[in-house]
Amino acid sequence: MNEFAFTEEQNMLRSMVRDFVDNEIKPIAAKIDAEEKIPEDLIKKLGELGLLGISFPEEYGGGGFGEVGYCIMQEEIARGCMSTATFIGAHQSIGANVIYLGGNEEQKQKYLVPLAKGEKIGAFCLTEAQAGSDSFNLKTRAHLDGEEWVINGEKLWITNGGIANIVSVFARTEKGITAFIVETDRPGFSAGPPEKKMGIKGSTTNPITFDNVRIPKENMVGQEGRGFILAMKTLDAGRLGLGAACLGASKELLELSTRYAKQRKQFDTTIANFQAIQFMLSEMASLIYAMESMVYRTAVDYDLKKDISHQSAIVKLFCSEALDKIADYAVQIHGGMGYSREMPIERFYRDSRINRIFEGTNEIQKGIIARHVLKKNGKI
Ligand code: MYA
Repeated sequence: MNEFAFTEEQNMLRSMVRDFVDNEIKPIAAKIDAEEKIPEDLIKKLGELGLLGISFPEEYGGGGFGEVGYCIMQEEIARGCMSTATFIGAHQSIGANVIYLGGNEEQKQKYLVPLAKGEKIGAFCLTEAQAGSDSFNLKTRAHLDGEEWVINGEKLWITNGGIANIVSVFARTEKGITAFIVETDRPGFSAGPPEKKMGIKGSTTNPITFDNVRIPKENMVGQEGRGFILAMKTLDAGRLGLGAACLGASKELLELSTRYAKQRKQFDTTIANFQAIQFMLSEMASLIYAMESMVYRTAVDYDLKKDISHQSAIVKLFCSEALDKIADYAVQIHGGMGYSREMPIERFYRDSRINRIFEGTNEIQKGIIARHVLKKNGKI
């Protein structure tokens, strides 16, 4: 068996993103959290660096790095700011990805290219009041009126909803759930006030209303009635990318905790000499090793065009729970300083919690995994 190794280009991507995060994101991450906003200037720079379309082929304005490159980038971004990682995830791995996975050539040139170049911001509109975990139960409707689709309904918890220019929308038509591309400057589209959240405060989350929003007939994505499957396929990539962000945040927390443990003195010695602290660091490292192994194993399979539905559910489940545990240990190792806003640890602790909820709750992931295991008679 060959050794798993990143290519030179992938390593260069990582070091480019790391430098950018160190210089441009870490210094303002606390401000992003406090002001509950990612500066437009930062979004512009992310676009100029090609990070808002890193996974897509170059012919569609992307970086050509595929899912492995996307995971490398999200790992590094999440080390600095999970709000920014969330913004990128909603824009790229689910919002724009609907068009990449399901769109025709014309739609890709018209909508995916500006999204991938960061000239436009994307979002993914699936969730509704009665359709959270039960996404099949969505009520937003679309009907054809001459040469236009007319969309009516309400979406909830839409990440980037208030700042997106192009959204991928799932609505019910005569033939079932169907996907559409909607430009947000269409009359009848409106975003409500941002939700007040515990963490990832810099990432905006809004309700969206579609009040007789008219879009051209050609903005339907894929086949009518096949939109639910497209939403699920898109979430396969989204959940994997979420795992990568959890991995990056976990690595950052282990490094910060190790540094602190080697410097903080109690009982005339550094706390790194205490087995209680060492055990926490060991557990954190072991979880990170498992996360890294599963994220890149699955990302490689995704780039090989394999079906990774249940594997991405495993990645999402494991990595989000691992990060929560790691963030908790990081607070514990830092003691009072872990609880203080002087350090980024408490922000990671708050930001981490959402990962067990969005992109499908961990209970939904367990359902997906169990269904696969039962179907395959216990094989993974
Ligand atoms: S976005 C919203 C997230 N919402 C969810 O994830 C919803 C959760 N629910 C579900 O996933 C589904 O409803 C479940 C299925 C799983 C419950 N590939 O019979 P079914 C086909 C291909 O299973 P149900 C968000 O939060 C299936 O074969 N096809 O349906 C973003 C069948 O087809 P057919 C698939 O039991 C927030 C049909 O679909 C797949 O009702 C921001 C029906 O399936 C598949 N995978 O429900 C994110 N699955 O009829 C930013 C199913 O032909 C994140 N099918 O047999 C950024 C992260 C990083 C930052 C982190 C820092 C904090």
